[in-house]
This record gives sequence, structure tokens and C-alpha cells, in this order.
Amino acid sequence: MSPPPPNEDDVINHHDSSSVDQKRPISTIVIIIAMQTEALPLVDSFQLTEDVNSLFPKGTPWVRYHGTYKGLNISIIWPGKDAVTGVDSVGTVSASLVTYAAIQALQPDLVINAGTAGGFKAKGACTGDVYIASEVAFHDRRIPIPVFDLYGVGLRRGCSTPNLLKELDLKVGKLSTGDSLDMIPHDEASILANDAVVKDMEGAAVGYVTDLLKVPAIFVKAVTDIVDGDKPTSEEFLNNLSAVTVALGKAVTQVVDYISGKSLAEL
Ligand code: FMC
Repeated sequence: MSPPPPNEDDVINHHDSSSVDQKRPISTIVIIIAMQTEALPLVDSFQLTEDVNSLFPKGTPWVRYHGTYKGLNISIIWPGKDAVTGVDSVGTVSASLVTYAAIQALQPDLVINAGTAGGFKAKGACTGDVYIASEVAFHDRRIPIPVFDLYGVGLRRGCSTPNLLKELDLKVGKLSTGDSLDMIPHDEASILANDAVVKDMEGAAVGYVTDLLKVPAIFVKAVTDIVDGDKPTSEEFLNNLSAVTVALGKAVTQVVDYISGKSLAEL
């Protein structure tokens, strides 16, 4: 017999942080960033330094930049360069591993996943826009068996930040994650089913781990390319990457400035 289908409240995460945790000022933040190009403007802005002795298992390429900024203990975690190919370790596998390892090692009050994303112009996205993701889900885990289909989608909610959104000039929308930069028609259908406005390769994986370990997470995604436009995604992505990472860096700095001195309940 198959289990009864879960209702939406069972599928979406609820952080069980106690009300004491909710009211305590946030002190430790982990920022997960997939590409070094995305990380460096923030390393600079927060004046972080790269760890000399790694917190992480010997042999992993995972890099931590760390420092104190406006009373916050900040770590940027970058999964580093792939040992075989030498490129940034983008995608869900590395993202979930570093998120897990960083939470275990640093016990943060909050995780921020920052990065670039593709945007849908049909849903109002433009290149250079920065979104806070209200929800994250996968679009390439198709399991057409009852309830496993929902598991595959893996919907999780970002931390509720109504005051932060009122204060900062950022867009809000749903994020869909998959392990490919391009988009096959099947993925497009799932992304539309997820009602997403932005598409990346890490968000829902980070969301899975933060939900598992009950750490609130904020997703900040800057649009490098328009996926329902006429330009090839990879070309547009590479052309816009450096300009958009500057916009991403500014937005994440604003988010962190807002968080400084506040509790989770105040966000
Ligand atoms: N589709 C999927 N991912 C991305 C994207 C798009 N149109 N634009 N930018 C990205 C992000 C992914 O999350 C990766 O970290 C990186 O940029 C592309 O490899």
C-alpha cells in the first residue's frame, strides 16, 4: 500500500528554531557561492581572508573566506575548482556537500545562497535584476510515481523576510534548480509547473540541506541571461557574468547590512 499523499504543509519546510533563536541577534552567516567570479566582489566588500588551514576534509577543493563585518561573523564558502577539469564546481552535488560541511563546521544562524541565474522575460525578469527566492524546487528530477514525483520536485521555502523585502529594492520570485545550464523542453515544462521566474544550478540543493539541518536560508539570485529570449544562454551568461556579479555583490551587501544587529524574527 502506498502512503497517503502529503499535503502542502508537510512538503514545505518549517524551521523549528525556537522562539529564543528567532529573537536572538544573528551572529554567524554562511554564504554559499558556486563560482569564484561571483564570490570575489563580496570577499572584497566584506574584507574577508581565505583560510590558511582548511576546515574541510583534506583533498577537497572547498574554499572558505572569513572575517567579521558589522558585528557579523561571515564565511563565504566556494566549492572551489574541480580537481579533474579545473573549472568551478557548479551544480547541485557540490552545493549540497559544501552546505552540509559548512553547517556542520560553523553552526550558522543563517545561510545565504548567492549566485547568478537565468531569468524568464515572460515573468518580468531582465538581465541584471536581483531576486530573493520565496521558494526553491528542482526541475530535472522527474519521478512519475505518486508522491515520489513530489519528492523529486523537492519544494522548500526560503526564510520569511517581509521587513527586509520592504526595505530593499529587490524582486521576489520562485527559483527552479537543475544540473544543466541549457533548457530542454521537458525542463521548461517543469520550470513553468514550478511557477519559477529564475533558474539556477544550486538553490534547491542548498535548500534541501538547510531544511534537513533546520537552518534558515535566504536565496539571492542575479539574472545573467534570459532563458526565453533569442540569444544562446551560454554566450549571454559569459558576456554578462562580470557585470552581473557586481550587481549581485551590491545586493548581497545590502542584505547583510540589513541583517546586521537584527534577529531572524526582525527580518
Ligand atoms: N541556467 C542555469 N544556471 C544558471 C543560468 C541558467 N540560465 N545562468 N546562470 C546560472 C548559474 C548556475 O547556478 C551556475 O552556478 C552557473 O551560473 C552556470 O554554470
